[in-house]
Amino acid sequence: MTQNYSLIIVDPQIDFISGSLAVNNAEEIFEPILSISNKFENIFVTQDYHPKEHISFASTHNVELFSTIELPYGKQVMWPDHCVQGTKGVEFDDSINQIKNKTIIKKGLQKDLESYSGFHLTELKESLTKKNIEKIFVCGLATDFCVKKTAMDGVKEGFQVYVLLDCSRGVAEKTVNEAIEEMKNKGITFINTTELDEHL
Ligand code: VGL
Ligand code: ZN
Repeated sequence: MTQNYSLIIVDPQIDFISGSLAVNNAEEIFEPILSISNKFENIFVTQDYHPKEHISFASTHNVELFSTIELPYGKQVMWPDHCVQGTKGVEFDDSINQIKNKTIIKKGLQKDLESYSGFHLTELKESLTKKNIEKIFVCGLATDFCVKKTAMDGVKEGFQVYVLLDCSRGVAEKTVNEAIEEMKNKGITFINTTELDEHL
């Protein structure tokens, strides 16, 4: 029988691990991710894939790092340059490169738009639907930004959504706690890898 569930690994990229936008303890997620990856026939890996001078970069606007500015589409945190196409930082962690049955979903390619979600302007929804996937297990970097947005959009698109906590890390404790609260309110379930089998 083909599986109606899929693993979505969000932005497991050098810049979020040891690069310009390194998330605390990010490297700890790879062992649990690899330990469950063999349970999934279908794995999607999102890749933040920005052009130079992207709208989310503080350097583009000459403003302070991590400040917030108002843009036509709403508030935007001003990030360090990260995940720029053609740089080392855009690449995946080596452990992710070992995963064979993965589909890569590039996002954030448009210069004037932020794309935290793996569903934003990508083929992810269609690819999942084509494979009759109903349930998604989301994990990766960062819990409070791209994992959150991807999980929340997953709910909007009609999927049953789980977040794997031990396979995710966030930028800051406060925003992680707020993100978890927001996700819970949308019906997202939080589990660790040890509980995965019960939910497949
Ligand atoms: C992300 C900030 C900017 C993420 C991406 O992957 O969570 N965060 N771009
Ligand atoms: Zn980004």
